[in-house]
Amino acid sequence: MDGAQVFEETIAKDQRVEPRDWMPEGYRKTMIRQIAQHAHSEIIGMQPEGAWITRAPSLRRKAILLAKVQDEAGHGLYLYSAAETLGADRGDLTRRLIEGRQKYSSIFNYPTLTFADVGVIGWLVDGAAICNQVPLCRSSYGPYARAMIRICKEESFHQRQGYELLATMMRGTAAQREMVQDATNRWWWPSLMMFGPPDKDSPNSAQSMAWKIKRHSNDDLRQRFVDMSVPQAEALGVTLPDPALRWNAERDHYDFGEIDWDEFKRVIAGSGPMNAERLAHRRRADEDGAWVREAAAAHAAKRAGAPA
Ligand code: FAQ
Repeated sequence: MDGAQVFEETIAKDQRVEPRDWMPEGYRKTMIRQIAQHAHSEIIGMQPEGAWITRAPSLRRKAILLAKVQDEAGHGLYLYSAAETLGADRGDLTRRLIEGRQKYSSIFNYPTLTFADVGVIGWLVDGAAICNQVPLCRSSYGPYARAMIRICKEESFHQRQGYELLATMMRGTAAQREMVQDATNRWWWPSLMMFGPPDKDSPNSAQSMAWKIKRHSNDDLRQRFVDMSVPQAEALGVTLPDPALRWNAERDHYDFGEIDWDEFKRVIAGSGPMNAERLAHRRRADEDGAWVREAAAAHAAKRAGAPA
């Protein structure tokens, strides 16, 4: 059997493609694109919550938030390593991000206005991430699928801390309850956009499903997230900002309103409320860290006996 046949058989048998296996160039490119976008999202995703570390309302909340943001850095590094197994270069991926040539999730281009946003990010954004990523634990590329297992475990923990934070605020003052409702109003629709464009407008889905990189369509996962979130919102005592949201007994799912796809397109094209700031911050961090990378490379060269 040649490489192409082995690859087809691996996919057909639901086995994993590993770094040294032959794979079609299109598969390699798609995996690098998705893993890099995912890694970039984790790294840029540190910023909205990171902005609240110095302003967390108690030492306990500060310690929790620090640990969460640190976990996100870990996920990003994990994922860059997975991309490297496909021959990608991490420095090159970072450059592409900074120059706006590679995407990261639309969700991180919205501001975090109050501390309730930290809770809502845990509840809804991590909730959506888990919904999308649990099936990726069975994705066909081995290093990505295995990375997802650990990442999903940590994100489940993040989701619960967000929910717990919100439940605490909902037991607080009227002003705190208003903050939670306001944050929910602002993050609900962008969270639904995290699953990507509708299936009919998703250029990558058909091939990614055939290669078993993606296991469910964008719309199926979005529906799963809505169904999961409605009872959670009820338990919290917040209202999801969608008058069209109602149970449909025939479909056995919640119906929901129309997503503003023009807003989604604007945000992924770079014109969301925080795109410029997020990239500027990332660029600054890269520049500030240049001397560390140079020193580490010089040290490694010295230890290897080569001229520095
Ligand atoms: N934002 O043909 P499709 C997290 C792009 S969770 C920006 O449907 P595909 C954890 C798409 O890439 C967030 N771009 O694409 C956390 C494609 O771009 P192209 C990260 C989007 O790949 C929580 C084009 O539109 N999670 O970080 C978005 O088949 C809390 C056409 O779309 C992942 O990345 C979007 N929302 O499906 C961290 C999960 N949606 O072709 C901190 C892995 C689509 O121009 C705090 N990724 N695009 O390069 C996936 O599952 C898939 O890539 C999808 C998109 C479902 C996101």
